[in-house]
Amino acid sequence: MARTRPWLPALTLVLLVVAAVPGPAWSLGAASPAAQEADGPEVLVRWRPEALATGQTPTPTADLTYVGTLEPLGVERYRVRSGDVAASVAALRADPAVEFAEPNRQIRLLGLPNDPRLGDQWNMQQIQAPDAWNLATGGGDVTVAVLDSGIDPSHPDLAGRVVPGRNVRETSGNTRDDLGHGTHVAGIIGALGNNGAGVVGLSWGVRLMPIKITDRFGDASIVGAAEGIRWAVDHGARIVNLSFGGLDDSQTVRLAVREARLRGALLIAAAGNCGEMASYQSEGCDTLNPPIYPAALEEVIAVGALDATGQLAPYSETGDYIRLTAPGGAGGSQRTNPRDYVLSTWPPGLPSPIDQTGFSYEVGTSMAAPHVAGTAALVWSTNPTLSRDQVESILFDTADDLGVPGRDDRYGYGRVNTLRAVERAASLPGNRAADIRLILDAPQPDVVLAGPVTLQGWAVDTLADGGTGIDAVEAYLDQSPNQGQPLGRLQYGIARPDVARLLGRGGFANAGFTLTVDAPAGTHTLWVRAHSALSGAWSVQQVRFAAIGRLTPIALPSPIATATR
Ligand SMILES: [Ca+2]
Ligand SMILES: [Ca+2]
Repeated sequence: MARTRPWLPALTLVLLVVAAVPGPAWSLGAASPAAQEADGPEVLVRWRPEALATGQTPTPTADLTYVGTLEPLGVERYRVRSGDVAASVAALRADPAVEFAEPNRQIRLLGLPNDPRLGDQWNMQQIQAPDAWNLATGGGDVTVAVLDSGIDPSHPDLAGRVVPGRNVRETSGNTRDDLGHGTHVAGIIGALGNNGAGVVGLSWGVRLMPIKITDRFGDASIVGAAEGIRWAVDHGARIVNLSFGGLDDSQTVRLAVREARLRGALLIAAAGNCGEMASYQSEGCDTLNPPIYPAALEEVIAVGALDATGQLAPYSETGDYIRLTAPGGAGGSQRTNPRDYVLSTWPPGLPSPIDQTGFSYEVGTSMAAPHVAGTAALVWSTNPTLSRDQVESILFDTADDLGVPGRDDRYGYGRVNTLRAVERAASLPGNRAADIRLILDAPQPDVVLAGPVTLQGWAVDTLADGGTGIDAVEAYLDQSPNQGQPLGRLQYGIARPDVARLLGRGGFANAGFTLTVDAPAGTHTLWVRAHSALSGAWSVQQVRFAAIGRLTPIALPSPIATATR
């Protein structure tokens, strides 16, 4: 099980996992804590003022439990005990006392991914990644190179996104992971979320490029690291994760790092595990807390490790080169608590330190660095126009400051915060994320209307600053926006103080829109979509209603007029 060598020979680099100390058998085969369940689906109901005025309290079905009221709007929230939201909404809409009823979509949007092991991933909670996934989950336009032991492309959480890589020792394309370390790191960066299986990584669409630098003992050479960095950038990697290190400040690696940096790549490295007396020798260091390279290079973001309580892990190194911290686990010889380790993917064909197929708990600054690399990938995918320096600034500026105020030698700029980083990327021009709220107040679903139909509602992009962030609203009758022509000009930018109050943000007061639609007799579907200026994203809503036609004279050809022609 020795994935790190007992002593570090000169001119070698090792993978920065804390050495596995043989301890009591793992007891993690038992059922893991269930993923946090949302409180259940909800419906939103507004009663007709007439129904409330009669003094009779409307009684929804026994399936519903009252949760609360959105005061400014008089909209009540009910939990659906059976979970069958569609049936509840249908029953409510059939009730004449109900003005409208709809699923509480916001609750659904904020739901957690359905991956069964997410409940064990304290690390993702610590950096607010689940909240960030409501805004963005990462596209395939960013490639992260993982200089490591290879990546297993057959793992169900990684399959389809491992791109061809390089084995720098064999000068071949064989990047099979015979140690597991690289597959673990890759899973933190990009394990597929919401696929009903396994774990969740930070950026679900990211391309993972394996650069195998190790031999079968986990050792790597300086020349291999330098070659690997160069190969990765040559083949399109914008982010390079370096979860290894050594004591030598190699000029060759410096040159490779500098060149990669000049070409716009973001390099992220493990800060080193020699921060405590208990382990520095077994970690291959000859002194306590020596600078570890390449992390200590100025052009590289060095990442230290946090335990599950947010404290610096005892082994994590300190010094002026530390830039950020991220979850790495406390470790220790008593391997009994999964919260002391980071759970991620493992080659299904390799035995893992605990008896489970395809997953492993590991600990070290090796595990911390990919949290930053994965967050960087999510940031870049959210806003592809950002420069490398902008991505780096976002990571530093949005980190949660820990320890003494400001940058310090223990925590750097602080703990990476995925939510805040993605929010920042989304607020800058060129972003792709949006949080568009598009609400139709009228017509209400399934109403029957006479005469012209008034369309009314509001739309905001809550990620935009200083306005609604919406620059176009379009309506389509009986045709989806992808197929049809929009109806006449909507009037939008109408003051909606109720919306501003609802969101608690005064800048969004001008979110209203309205349009009068001539609908012939019959049932119709009205589509409305709103466009976010910042993100370029559209949000679409539709509503069904029935019209009994305009009660105006029908313009038939006049026989008299025809005769006088
Ligand atoms: Ca998964
Ligand atoms: Ca600080």
